[in-house]
Amino acid sequence: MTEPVCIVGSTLSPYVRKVLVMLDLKGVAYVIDPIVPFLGDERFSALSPLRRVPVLLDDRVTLSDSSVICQYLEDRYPKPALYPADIAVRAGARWLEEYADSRLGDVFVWGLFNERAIKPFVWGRSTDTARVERILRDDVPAVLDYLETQAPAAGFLCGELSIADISIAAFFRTAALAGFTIDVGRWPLCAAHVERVLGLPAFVRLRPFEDCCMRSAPANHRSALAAVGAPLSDETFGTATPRPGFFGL
Ligand SMILES: N[C@@H](CCC(=O)N[C@@H](CS)C(=O)NCC(=O)O)C(=O)O
Repeated sequence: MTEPVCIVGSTLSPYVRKVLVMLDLKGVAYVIDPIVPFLGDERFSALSPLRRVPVLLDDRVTLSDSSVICQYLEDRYPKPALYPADIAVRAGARWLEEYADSRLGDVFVWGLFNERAIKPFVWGRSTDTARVERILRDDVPAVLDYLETQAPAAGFLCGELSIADISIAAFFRTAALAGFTIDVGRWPLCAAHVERVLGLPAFVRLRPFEDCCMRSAPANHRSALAAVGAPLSDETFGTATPRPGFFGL
């Protein structure tokens, strides 16, 4: 491959983070076009028919959806393997990835992060604090109760590090950026597992990129990332005026 892989999407997105961590672990060079999906231009609609991030562009494919992208990366760059070899364990890892993408997405992205970051910083609207309280009181404990039954006392969810660990930890990082921390006393296994995974160098290397975006308006993410040395694409699919997505946000 001559060109590096290009990932379109904000480093604040857990779905983008899954893909960037996969690329890092597999030693594949990449550049980022760090757009918030609501700021995608017309060409972005063609790349991502659901107007969602991430999108991966390389010499062979244009793909949206983090799970499709991660599977492609595994097929194209098999070492190190990030899906378990045993088919039953692999299915279990995919289930946990799906649980993260759907339920952790609902609670932490469309819920918490949307209220505390996207609404104020993209749409100029205020946080619905009653909704945040409901999420923290009703939804978050149910999610953590389930994950506590899955989290291992040591090591990773499916034996070796896999897509399951990467996916779940990616969402808790976005939750942390929205001010959430796991109660270690109540969910000790889950808290320790997330901390272990987020401590991996592939996650740690992304932190300066995430932190600088949290400190700047979406329109300034590219320049903020340039200042901290992020690998940026030359071209952007971003524009200045946000438009609502297809999913009511
Ligand atoms: N199933 C998709 C979900 C991706 C997704 O929802 N990304 C969010 C960013 S965190 C997005 O693009 N939201 C814009 C929208 O839904 O309109 C995936 O795994 O990539």
